[in-house]
Amino acid sequence: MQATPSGPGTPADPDVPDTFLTPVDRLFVRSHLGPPRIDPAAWTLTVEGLVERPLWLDLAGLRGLERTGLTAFHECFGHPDHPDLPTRAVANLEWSGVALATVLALAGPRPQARHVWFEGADRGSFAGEHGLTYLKDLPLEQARTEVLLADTVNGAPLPPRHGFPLRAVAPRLFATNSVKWLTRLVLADHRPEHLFTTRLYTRVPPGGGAPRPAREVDVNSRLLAPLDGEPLPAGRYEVTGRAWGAEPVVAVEVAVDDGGWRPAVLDPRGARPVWQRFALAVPLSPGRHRIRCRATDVRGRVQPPSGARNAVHTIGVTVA
Ligand SMILES: Nc1nc2c(c(=O)[nH]1)N[C@H]1C(S)=C(S)[C@@H](COP(=O)(O)O)O[C@H]1N2
Ligand SMILES: [Mo]
Repeated sequence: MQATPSGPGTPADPDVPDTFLTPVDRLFVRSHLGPPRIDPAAWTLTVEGLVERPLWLDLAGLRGLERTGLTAFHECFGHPDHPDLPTRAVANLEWSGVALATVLALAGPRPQARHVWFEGADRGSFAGEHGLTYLKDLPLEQARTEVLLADTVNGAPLPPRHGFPLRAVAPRLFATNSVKWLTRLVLADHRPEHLFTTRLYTRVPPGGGAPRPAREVDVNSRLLAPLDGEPLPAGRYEVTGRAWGAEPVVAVEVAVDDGGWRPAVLDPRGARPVWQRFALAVPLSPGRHRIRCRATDVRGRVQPPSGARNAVHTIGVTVA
């Protein structure tokens, strides 16, 4: 654990296996209020607020709906009250379930509905506030077109710690938006005022101005091999890692010490919001070296050298 602020639910950088899909037993877990105990026989999802037909679904009802899936990177925003600290907790997962759009179509949002609120079954205290639920919200159109209500991850039922029996998955957005243990959807004409929506998980846009909710993921990358501090033999070494962002990454560069940025070979993203592997073979002479990687997205945004949550990732290695 690092010494920086790390309340419950915000531990230090986890290790990240270098595979396209992250094995679920290696996936980081974030739970701000503690996991709830859920009886699947009693579980329901209610849809209420500005809808023509308020409804509730039990597991049998949910399983009767048309199914779909998606594969996407999954990145924790990190310390909710320290939006500039890098945490690099990232994974890549395959989810299946029911499109939020399918459930919304059953309920029929009214014309005044502009936002979808997502609430989980977990209850507790965080940052000195008590009796909290875990609540997030998204603009209705974005939620309707992008959000999946998932009951499986990597082909198996959701484990309890990752949101069993149902969670939201909001691809391209920070995973804080992907509400676990989902039990309630509310359609509203305004955003909810709440610790996790308007007071934490917000950040000031680059040019200044009013804080905005932490949603679209920054352009980012992480070195996965070698590991920080790893002893290596001298010679050529294939440096590898993963890059991701709300928009596709179009270039990753790698630098050894002050030798300048060199382009790595980068997998294309394709149509899915998945992470992209990069690799570059570099010669390593005996001694201590610093290795860095830096991603650029299709809109030309580049990871900053320091002072931001998506600052360039740097590791140190010792070559014999
Ligand atoms: N109900 C609920 N959903 C939640 C959270 C939570 O504490 N409660 N944590 C969020 C945060 S901050 C992250 S990063 C992701 C983590 O999902 P995971 O634990 O399945 O990796 O869940 C999100 N959904
Ligand atoms: Mo998170």
